[in-house]
Amino acid sequence: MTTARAYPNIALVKYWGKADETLILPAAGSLSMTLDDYPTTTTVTLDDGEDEFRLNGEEQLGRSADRVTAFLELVRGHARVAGLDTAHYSARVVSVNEGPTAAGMASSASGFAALAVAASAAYGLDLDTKELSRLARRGSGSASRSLIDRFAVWHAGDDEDSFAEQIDAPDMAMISVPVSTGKKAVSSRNGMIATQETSPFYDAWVSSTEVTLREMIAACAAGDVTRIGELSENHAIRMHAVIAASQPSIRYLTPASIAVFDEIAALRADGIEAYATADAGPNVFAITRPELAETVSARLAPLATGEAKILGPGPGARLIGDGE
Ligand code: 2P0
Repeated sequence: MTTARAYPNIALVKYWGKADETLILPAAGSLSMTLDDYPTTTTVTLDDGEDEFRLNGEEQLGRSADRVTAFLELVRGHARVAGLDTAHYSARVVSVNEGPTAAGMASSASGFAALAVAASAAYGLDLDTKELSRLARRGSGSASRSLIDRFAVWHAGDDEDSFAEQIDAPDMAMISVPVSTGKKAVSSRNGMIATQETSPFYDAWVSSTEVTLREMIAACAAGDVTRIGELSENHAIRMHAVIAASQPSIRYLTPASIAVFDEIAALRADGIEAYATADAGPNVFAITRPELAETVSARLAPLATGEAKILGPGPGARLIGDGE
């Protein structure tokens, strides 16, 4: 029985679109901050019989259980190649998510990062961070980045080259501004396919993301929080624009989300530096300097339907407890 903990990550340069659906290779690279809250804790116990997946105390059936089983098959494949007899066993997977699931809080990133670490250890595999990142990627693309401490770049490339690794970046705070805890109508996976197939701006999105990633890496290396914030907000808006241009249109942001973007712009107009980002869901994150986090949080909290939390750069996925 092994237990791992992983945290979500929020992309400053977003991943939206695949070069390969099966291998989960991204169309472009991306860059994220791993958070220090909303963890997923996952325990894997080898067993006989069928795989089982419990999330937040409830037995999962259907699509989410199928995704976990498909992932466990990959892990068992590695175990078979390594000649381990653990490959014959099924697994009981018990996960607890402390953030809202499937509401744009990156629960699949923390979920598959924790599962990659816990399951590979349970099956007796000895994988390094790069191998774990490649493995987590196969569960959910963004999970590749949750292996990494603080800030990660996930490289586009082929199966061998597409993994995340740490980069230096200045300390920053993110303030989560939840405006909805509901499950989103269109999953990221399906939303990406629709965007790729039907949005007339998709090619421009991919090519401009490559440019933005280079600019963001330079801004991180320079410790330029202003540039990081400006690039992040613009890239998030571009992602929501290319998604909205899908036919039929897909919209993850709600009027409540837009109100948070507007309040963040109003903060800037008042000389308080903050920038907005949002993933494939209505919840917004403000990016700011650590010393401004309390001020920004106090201004945004009235717009939140849940607790506005101040988050910092967090740890990559790792084993906890006896397996530590
Ligand atoms: C990101 N998102 O870079 C972007 C921004 C959502 C919006 O990565 O199909 O759940 O499992 O690879 O990783 C969400 O995509 O999708 C995501 P799959 P995933 O964080």
